[in-house]
Amino acid sequence: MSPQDPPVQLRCADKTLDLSTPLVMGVLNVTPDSFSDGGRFLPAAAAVAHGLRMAEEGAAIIDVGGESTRPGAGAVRAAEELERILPVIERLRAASPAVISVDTSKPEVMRAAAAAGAGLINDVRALRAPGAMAAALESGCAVCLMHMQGEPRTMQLAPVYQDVVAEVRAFLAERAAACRAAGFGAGRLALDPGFGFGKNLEHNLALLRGLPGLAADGLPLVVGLSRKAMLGKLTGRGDGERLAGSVALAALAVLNGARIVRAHDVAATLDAVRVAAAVRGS
Ligand code: 8Y7
Repeated sequence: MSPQDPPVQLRCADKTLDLSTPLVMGVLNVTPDSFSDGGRFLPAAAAVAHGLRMAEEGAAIIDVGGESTRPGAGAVRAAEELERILPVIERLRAASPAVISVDTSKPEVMRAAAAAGAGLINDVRALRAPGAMAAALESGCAVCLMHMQGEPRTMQLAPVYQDVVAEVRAFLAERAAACRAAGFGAGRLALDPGFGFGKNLEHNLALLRGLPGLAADGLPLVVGLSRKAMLGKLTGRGDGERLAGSVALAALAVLNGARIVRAHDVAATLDAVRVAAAVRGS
C-alpha cells in the first residue's frame, strides 16, 4: 500500500474495522460437538467465555458459527442454528468491543444475527443461497465472500480445477460484482479463497502462492488456514497438534497480502501476524 492510498476499512454495521494493519478473527464454533457433552444442551456461557477470552487476546472479530461447515458435515435447520448462536451473539455484543461475525449462509439467520448485533456475515457460499444477497444487503453488515467448490458433505472427495488460482479469482470477482450491482457500497466486502473447501493440498498451496493476485480489485483478503487438513498432510500431525504449522501459514498469508486471518489460537496467531506485517511493510 502506498501512502496516498485511502485506508483499507471494513464497514461492519455500526463499527468500522481499520485493516491498515492485519487483524485476527477468532473462531467460535457453537455446535454440539464443541461446547457441550455432546448432548442437546449447549452451554452458551462457555461459548461466551471463550469468545471473550479470544477478544482479550486481541481478536478484532469473533466469528460465531452454529452450522459446521467442516468437510463431511451435514445441514442444520435455521431454527436450530439461531437457538445456538443468538444468545452467544447478544452476550458477546454486550460484553466486548470486538466485531461479531456470523458464519452462516441462511438469510433468516443473517437477519436475526444482525438484529442481535453482528457486524459481519461470513458466508462460505458467498451469498448464493436464495434471499441471502438481499438479507445481507439490508443488514448493513460487511460480508466475507468465500470460494467453495461443491458442498461441505462431499467437497473433498475429488476437487478438480484447470487453474485453481484463475478460477478462484474469477469466482470471487463475479460474486463481488454481483454484490456491487445489488447495492453493496465500498468497504462492505472482503474476499476469501476458502482453503480446504473443495481443494487438495496442491490447490491450497497454489492459492497461498497466488494470494497477492487473488483480489485484483483491491478488496481485502480473509484467509482461514488454522488447524486445517493441509497441515496434517504437511506435518503428519493430528487436529490438536497443528499450532506451529497454523502460525507459520498465518505469517505466510499476511506476507502475501491477507488482511484478516481466521484462527483458533488468537494470541499466537496475532504475534505471527504482527511479525509478518512488519516484514511486509504494511
Ligand atoms: C473458513 C471459514 C471455515 C475459512 C472463512 C475450519 C467457516 C472450517 N473455514 N470461513 N469457515 N474462511 N471465511 O476448519 O477458511 O475452520 S470452517
